Amino acid sequence: MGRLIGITDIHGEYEKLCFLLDKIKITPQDKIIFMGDYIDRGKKSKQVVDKIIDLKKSCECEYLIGSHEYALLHSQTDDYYKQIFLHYGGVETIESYGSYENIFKIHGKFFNSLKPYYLTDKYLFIHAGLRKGIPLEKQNLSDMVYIRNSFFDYPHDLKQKIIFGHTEFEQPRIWEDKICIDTGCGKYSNAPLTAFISENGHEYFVDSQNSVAQ
Ligand SMILES: [Mn+2]
Repeated sequence: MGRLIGITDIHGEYEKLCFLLDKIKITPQDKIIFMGDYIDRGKKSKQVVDKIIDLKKSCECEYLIGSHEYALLHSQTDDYYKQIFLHYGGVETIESYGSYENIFKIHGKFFNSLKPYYLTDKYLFIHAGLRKGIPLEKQNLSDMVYIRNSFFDYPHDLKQKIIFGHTEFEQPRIWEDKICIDTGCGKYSNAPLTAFISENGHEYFVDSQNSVAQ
């Protein structure tokens, strides 16, 4: 059986993504779950999206929506989200695509196809988390991409371990029932991009700097 690999919050850092993928050495048996925030802040959002779409040729891939893609999609019709998009790194994304319109011309279909979460017997992969007390199928998409402490400060009700991003920590943050793998890629120039890997019952991390077994 192949590995289950979670990667989140790439934020336009194309080189870190390529370096991380080289270290992981993808095989056709692997499955990668990309957990959102592909764009903004870093300089190469278009290249990041091209690369993760292209990876479908190498292994199975799932693509989830992050808060930045949520803001991008809503920015087309809602001025509030347009301001959010521009304020949180969208200017770099526009530069990467050549224009705001180009983002949708080139990758609109991809951004509109992103899923809210990916569920297996053992794991739930999701960008930010879940609102406590609400069944999975009734969760709000804005909670699933934006929630922070009110999710991760408390135990959740799901039997699966939740793998998430959105809130940066210096290293992968491990709770009994959840793991956050956003290590600040795109926000801080020296911050690594980190992958969560589940392989034959073992969980470990590989980052764009060094590899550490858990
Ligand atoms: Mn992010």
